[in-house]
Amino acid sequence: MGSAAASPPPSGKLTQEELKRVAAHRAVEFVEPGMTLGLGTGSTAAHALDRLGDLLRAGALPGVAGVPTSLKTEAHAARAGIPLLPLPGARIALSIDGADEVDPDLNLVKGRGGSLLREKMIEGAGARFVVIVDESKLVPRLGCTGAIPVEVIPFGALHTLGLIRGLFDGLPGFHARLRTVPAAPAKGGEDSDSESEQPFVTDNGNYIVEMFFEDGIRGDLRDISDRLLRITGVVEHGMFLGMATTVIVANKDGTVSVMD
Ligand code: ABF
Repeated sequence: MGSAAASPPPSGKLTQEELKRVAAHRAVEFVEPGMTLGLGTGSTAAHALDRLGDLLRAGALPGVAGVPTSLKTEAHAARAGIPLLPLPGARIALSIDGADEVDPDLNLVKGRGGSLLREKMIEGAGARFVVIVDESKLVPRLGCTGAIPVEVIPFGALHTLGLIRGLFDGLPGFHARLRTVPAAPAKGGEDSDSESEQPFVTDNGNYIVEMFFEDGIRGDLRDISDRLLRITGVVEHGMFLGMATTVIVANKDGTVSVMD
């Protein structure tokens, strides 16, 4: 895994948003005319979409089109003027997306935004998957900064949650819950009980179980992945193991590291 740092900016610290933009613009440099791209979700990927739209409008990338990883990305890409395609049968050239965490082996946590399934399908279909992050996403182990999301079908979701909990029975500091959002107002318009919650629903109509490991996951990630995916109600999880081909990190000092 190589690592090349670009020269720092003339002076001063960049904000986190500026760092995201630096990483995103560096990733767009990998795009060539005629490419079909996987278009990622989240605030870092949004900078890549905007940059792509600018270049397309300038006529710099003729023939480029994208496959959106979420309904939110689909709307953003349309606003940016990026032609959209369904996920083709053939491989796509390149996907560009953010991540929630990146470990030293370039394994990722993704999907805290709720889009893990389409992200994993599209980014797994690409010849190249470029991940764009600011330095805050680098972790020693997956699960250090928050949940590992697991997409589950709605039917029997609480049963599936119980089976997931059973995989880690007795593991100190582990807990799992169904992700919820505030309940929508009742149809009649009267205020719903402000305390009531309802399950978060993904673009695919599924639910999300959130797994929390105190101080991150310790153990064989592929074994944990296999055991999760063998649970019948589980559709997919947010550990992207060995999928990133390149990780672009915008460092706090303004330099950019490219790891692959
Ligand atoms: C997507 O966007 C998701 O996999 C991930 O949850 C999120 C990261 O968003 P941001 O770049 O805003 O931190 O990549």
